[in-house]
Amino acid sequence: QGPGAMKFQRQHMDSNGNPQPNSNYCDQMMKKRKMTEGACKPVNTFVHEPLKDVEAICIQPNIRCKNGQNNCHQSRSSMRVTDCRLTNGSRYPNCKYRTSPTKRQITVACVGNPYVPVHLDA
Ligand code: PAX
Repeated sequence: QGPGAMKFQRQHMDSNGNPQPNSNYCDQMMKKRKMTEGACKPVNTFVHEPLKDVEAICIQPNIRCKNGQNNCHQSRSSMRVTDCRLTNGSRYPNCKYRTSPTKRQITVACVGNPYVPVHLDA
C-alpha cells in the first residue's frame, strides 16, 4: 500500500465511527488523525462506510477534478460522512471544529496500481 493511500485512510476513513457523532467528534478526530500539527487543517471530511466501498468508487467513470486532472470518480450512492470545518475564532494550536454529519455522494481522486483513493475532491 502506497503512502498516498495510507494518508487518505488516515485523513478520511472512519468506517466504524458513529455516523451521528457528538459535537466533539471533529475536535478529537482532527487531532487523533494528525491534522492539527503545524497548522489546523481548515476542512476535512470523514467517511463512515466500509473501505472496500470507498475504494470501489475508483471504478466509476473518470470525471474532471477541481485541479483539472481527470482521475476523479464520484460514488454512485450517497455515503454517510462527517464534515469538519475550522471555526472562525479558532487559532492554532487550539484547533476548534464544527461537526456536521450528512449523507452525500463523494468524489475521490485515485492513483496507482492498485488504483486507490488518495484525495477527496468533493
Ligand atoms: P490533498 O493533499 O489535497 O491530496 P486531502 O484530500 O486530504 O489531501 P501528496 O503527495 O499527499 O501531496 N492527488 C490529487 N490531488 C488533487 N487532485 C487530484 N486529481 C489528485 N490526484 C492525486 C492528497 C494527495 O492526492 C494527490 C495530491 O497530489 C496529494 O498528494 O481540498 C483541500 C483538502 O481539504 C479536503 C480535501 C483536501 O485534502 P481542496 O481545497 O484542494 O479541494 N477537503 C476539502 C475535505 O476533506 N472535505 C471537503 O469538503 C473539502 C472541500
